[in-house]
Parts: sequence; C-alpha cells; structure tokens
Amino acid sequence: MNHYSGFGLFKHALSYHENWQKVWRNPLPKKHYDVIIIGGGGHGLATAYYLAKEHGITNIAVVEKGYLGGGNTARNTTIVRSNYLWDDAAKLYEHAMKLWEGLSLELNYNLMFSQRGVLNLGHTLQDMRDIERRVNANRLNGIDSEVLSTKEVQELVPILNCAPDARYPVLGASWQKRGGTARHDAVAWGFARAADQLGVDLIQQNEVTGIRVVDGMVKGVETKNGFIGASKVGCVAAGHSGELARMVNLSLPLESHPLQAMVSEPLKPCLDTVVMSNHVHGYMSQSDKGDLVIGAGIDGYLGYGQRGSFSIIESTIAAIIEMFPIVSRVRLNRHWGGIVDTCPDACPIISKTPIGGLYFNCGWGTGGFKATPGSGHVFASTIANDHPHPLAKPFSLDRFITGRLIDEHGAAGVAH
Ligand code: FAD
Ligand code: PYC
Repeated sequence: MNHYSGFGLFKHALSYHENWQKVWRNPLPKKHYDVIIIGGGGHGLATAYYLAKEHGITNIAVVEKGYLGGGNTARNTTIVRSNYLWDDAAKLYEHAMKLWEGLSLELNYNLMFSQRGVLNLGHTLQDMRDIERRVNANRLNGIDSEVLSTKEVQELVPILNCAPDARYPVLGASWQKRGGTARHDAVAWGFARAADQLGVDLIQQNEVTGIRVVDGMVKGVETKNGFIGASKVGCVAAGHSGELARMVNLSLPLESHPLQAMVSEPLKPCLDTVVMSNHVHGYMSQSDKGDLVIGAGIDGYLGYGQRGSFSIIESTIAAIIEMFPIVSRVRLNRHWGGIVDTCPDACPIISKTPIGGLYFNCGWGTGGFKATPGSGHVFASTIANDHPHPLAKPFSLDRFITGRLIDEHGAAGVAH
C-alpha cells in the first residue's frame, strides 16, 4: 500500500504512526568513525553526503546536539543567489548555484527550489554605483546579473513604492534572475536521507562537549553520551563554531550575533520575486504557502540566545511598510532569531587547522544557506584529501595571517 496516499495517512494516524516508514535510521554510535561531522545543519549533512558519494568514505557520523536542520537551516529566509563581488567568492557561490540547479533531481527530493529572481535595491547614487560595479564583476565571472531601472523594478514588483517622493526612493536594482528560494527544511531532509542511504550514521540529541586531541592529532569527540573515536573531525556548527574552537584552544576570528526574521499570515499571491534592501536592512519574499517572509539586519550585540531585540523588528517593519504600503495592515504570525557567525571580511572559513585531522567550516554569517550544497561539496573534498579544494583554498584560515581578505561586505544581502 502506498504510504503517502490519503488512505495511508489516515491509517497511520489511527495507528499513532507506529508503522510509519522512517526516512532515516536512528543508530547508536559506533566506537570509531573515519569522519565525524559536528553539526547536523544543511552544511554538515551536505558534507557527509558528498564525502560518502564522491569520496567513497561511508564510515561517517553526523553528531547533532538537537535535531537535524534545527539550527540556522530551519531559521533562515531561504534566499539563494550567487552575485558576489570578488572572483573567489563569486566562484564559490556560483558553484553552489549550479549544484542547486540539479539538486532536487540528484537527491530525489523536492527542495522546492524556485528561481524566481532576486532584486537588490539601490536607494542612493552610491548604492547604484556599487550595484553597477558588482553587476559588471558578476558578468565578467559568467554570472547572470543585470542593472534594472526604476521603471523595470516597478514592472517586476507592482506593490513596491517606487514614487520619487518615497521615504526610500528606488533608483534601480541589481537583478539575478537565476536567484530565488528553496525550502530550507527540505534541504536538510533531502541531504539527510541521501546520506543515510549511503551508510552515514545521523546521531541526534547528542551534544559534543569536547574534542579529544593527542600529540597534535584529533582522536574523536566527547559527547553528552560518551566518547566517540574518529580519525578526522569536521566542525560545521555555524553560530557555535567559536565554542567548538575553544575546546581545542583555537581562537577563530568570529563573532556570534542574533539575526531575526518573521512571517505574516498567509496572503493571496502578491510578490513573485525576492526584494532585498541592504540600505534599510530589510527584505521580503512570499512563500508558496502565502506568508510574507521578512528578514531584518543583525542585532549588534553578541549572544547565543536564539531570539533578538524588538527595536530591530520595529525598524525593519517600519522600513518594509514604507517600501510596501500595501502590507501595513497585515498581521505577523511569528518571529524568531538564529545565531550567525560573522567573519571580519564577511566571508566563510573552510579550512584545515593546526591540529591534524581537524577541519572547520564556519563564518557564513548572514548568508550561508545559499551556499549549502557548494559548501558541503568543497568541504568534503578538503576533508577527504586533507588538502583544500581549489574553490575553498582562498577561504583558509591563513588569510587572517597573510592579510589576503576577501571583502564581501557590499554583497552580503544583510550587512554584518
Ligand atoms: P546550522 O543549520 O545552524 O547547523 C549547525 C548545527 O550545529 C546546528 O543544528 C546546531 O544545533 C549544531 N551544533 C552546534 N553546536 C553543537 C555541538 N556542540 N554539538 C553538536 N551539534 C552542535 N542565508 C542565506 O543564504 N539566505 C538567507 O535568506 C538567509 N537568511 C537568514 C535568516 C536568518 C534569520 C538567519 C538566522 C540566517 C540566515 N541565513 C541566510 C544564514 C544561514 O541560515 C546560515 O548561514 C546557514 O544556514 C548555516 O548553515 P549550517 O548548516 O552551517 O548551520
Ligand atoms: O545573503 O542573500 C543573503 C541573505 C538574505 C537574507 C539573509 N541573507
């Protein structure tokens, strides 16, 4: 009988879902793994999947303190784009974009990847100069990118206030047509199911409390439920990366900030693209369910509480209403925060460390969801070969010693 038919759903409800087909196993940890990935978010799960699929390493555990995809993967606003300024970053994010374009098929899982386009608005002459520079750089890197006039923006987004006397006049925008959104939970679930099918153990509700190192080599992880041995350990813990680094006396150039978002009650379709304004620290899209998905800028203080302050919500909503007066009477349903790990150059760290067999993938700040498949792909290669993947090399830790920083503050959709 088809488990997913209406009748199947009814039958499972009556049997309290006891015979429900499990999407992945729930194994007890083995004593030793070739690779342990700390962090069961999208990036960690993608890393495990590509390690198994492309490098033939299947004796892997993903160790997650909560539930799979319950961190920033579940909390982000799902925007995907690759229009970064500098060559190194543009190549990394475009690598991810190309993977996104075939990912539902590859994982045999509907990620609801929707290339509905992403607009980054310009409200001042300087915004427009920056936009033109970035669009030119994108095109030189073979990334689809256009500068749109006010009229073109208005045609794309009729509900946007483009009047010349608007509080935030729209002078134009950058437009990446291949950008868009993907269903965040599905991304975690799709990678989790595919990794599980390749033999990866997904171990939830098991916080890593220490990383064991002997003679400069990693030996495994201490967890709430005991020690698990490993020849290699990859840390992919987003806002908690600094905590993991401190376990081995490493100091990473990271700050952890709250970043907030919110959704409205569901509405009829009124916005079929993504509109971002770095200038006002606010952006909006409409989910397939109809909710308006609205995001804010980071809260300036540091913290690990997965919530933020009301002043940020207030200023974001004020700006959103200036830009979209039509939504002024819409009710908000929920708001939440995630903890993002920000780097001084607004670029990630994908790197070996001075400790043998220990690797970090972190620092994606406000913008790592879009990179999920690319990040996992290049990190898996870095771990498997104990050598940086060519696309990951510029993002090694040594850039903070050599000074070869990659300043992507201008392309970060949400300043950090
Ligand atoms: P996570 O999903 O956070 O995974 C890390 C996992 O590590 C967590 O599940 C956590 O529980 C686990 N962990 C931590 N410590 C331990 C431990 N000691 N032991 C075991 N497990 C541990 N990016 C975009 O590109 N587009 C967007 O639109 C976007 N919007 C955002 C909106 C908000 C409100 C937020 C908060 C972020 C947004 N981002 C966006 C950023 C994006 O969400 C992150 O960069 C990305 O999801 C990071 O993925 P991850 O898998 O590394 O992290
Ligand atoms: O990086 O595009 C982005 C982004 C959108 C919302 C948060 N980050």
